[in-house]
Amino acid sequence: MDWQQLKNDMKAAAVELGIDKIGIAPAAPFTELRVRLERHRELGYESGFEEPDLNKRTEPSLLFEDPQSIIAIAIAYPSKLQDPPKSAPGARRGILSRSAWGEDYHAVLRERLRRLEAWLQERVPEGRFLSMVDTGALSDRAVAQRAGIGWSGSNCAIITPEWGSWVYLGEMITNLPLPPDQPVTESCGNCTACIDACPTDALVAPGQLNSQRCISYVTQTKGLVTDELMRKIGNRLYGCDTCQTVCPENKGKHAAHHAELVPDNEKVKPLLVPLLTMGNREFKERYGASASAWRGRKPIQRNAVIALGNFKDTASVPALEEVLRGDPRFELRATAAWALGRIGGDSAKAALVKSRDSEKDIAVQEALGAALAAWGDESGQSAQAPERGAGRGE
Ligand code: B12
Ligand code: SF4
Ligand code: SF4
Repeated sequence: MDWQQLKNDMKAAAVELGIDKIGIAPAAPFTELRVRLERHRELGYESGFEEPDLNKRTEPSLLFEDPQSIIAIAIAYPSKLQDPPKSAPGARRGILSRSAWGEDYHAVLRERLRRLEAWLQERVPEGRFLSMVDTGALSDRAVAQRAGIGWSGSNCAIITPEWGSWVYLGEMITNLPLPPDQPVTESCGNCTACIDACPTDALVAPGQLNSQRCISYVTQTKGLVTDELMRKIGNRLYGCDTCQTVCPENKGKHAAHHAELVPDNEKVKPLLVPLLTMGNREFKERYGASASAWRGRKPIQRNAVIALGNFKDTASVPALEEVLRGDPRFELRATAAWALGRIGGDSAKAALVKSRDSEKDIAVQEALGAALAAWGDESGQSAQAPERGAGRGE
């Protein structure tokens, strides 16, 4: 078999397979990555969403018998909305990160990888393949970097010369000895725009992220969020794009050629108030096909409450009061107390005082006390909450 020819043919077939870029990495162990992953863990920078077994993460031979190469793929996604609805007083809107705009990329990339497997199998019947996207053990970024898909940016993202960092990544380990590609030689140079723009200083060094402070991670948690991070979430309902939107390498990069990745404006920039009362069935109907749904509706609803607080729009007080009084989930009630404190004004204070008398949950009682303290004392004598710095997403 002429492996170079097969590789050339495969790359030529990429467009017809619905893949934007294909690169080949050797299947050797990722020894440098291993050292970084160990350090990452020691420093407490993991998110908890990573595969915990570092051997599996860095040794393809533990996942696949006799691996010869890894085929990395990238699929580009849109970075701009066409005529996005405006967020306005009384009709405030939240935003999903671009990686969750279209159909869930896990499904899209898995389908593309299946097509690629079939294409290869037809030509090499003895070929064996193990495909993965995001949830697999390997580091998708480390594979992509090694396979020449793009370089590893200071914002941690793989940046492709063609599509910027607006790409999803996936890969396939195989027994086919395809000749490897060379890594991309471009780099960030002297630029530090992403590190400077990160709202929480989560990028502690170029290419090093403290996930615990990353807003993308925080929006995907289910519990209570600290006051500092709630302010910085702004109106983000899922994920965070700031370190990518400021990147000069992403300027003008927008790929809308995959129909299933084109967003529905009302879903990705939705009105916040209706989200608060969305039941499970409605959530599944609206967001079930999006990558933002994997943690269920609670984080998105909690983030909607936070966003309404950050907008400081008194028109949202009745809806937040309803959450505070009637939502069975203490995380939602406690966050609503925070949001009402942040909005301030007579009606917000009245809602907080009313709930303080009936609320039984300790965490919510604490949140009510903290919110009312903003008026000067816990019984809430003065009517206006002090002004605090706003934090907005996009
Ligand atoms: C856990 C996880 C998260 C966590 C932690 C992210 C992180 N940076 O570690 C959280 C929830 C915060 C997250 C957020 C996001 N994620 Co995420 N996430 C993952 C996941 C599952 C594992 C990542 C991981 O192991 N991180 C640990 C770090 C240490 O390892 P690594 O980044 O994989 O490896 C790099 C470093 O080790 C570095 N490195 C190695 N050697 C050296 C040497 C030097 C000197 C330096 C400087 C660096 C360096 O280079 C490696 C390759 O880039 C991957 C999927 C996967 N299976 O890999 C997706 C993945 C990384 N996420 C992705 C995306 C899209 C995002 C978000 C943009 C989503 C959003 N809009 O909110 C943000 C971006 C946040 C950011 N700045 O990184 C994409 C990235 C696509 C791309 N173009 O890079 C991935 C690959 C999913 C996919 N299949 O497409 N994510
Ligand atoms: S995703 Fe947001 S919070 Fe996380 S590193 Fe990038 S800018 Fe910072
Ligand atoms: S903003 Fe600058 S430093 Fe950050 S990833 Fe982009 S080019 Fe690199």
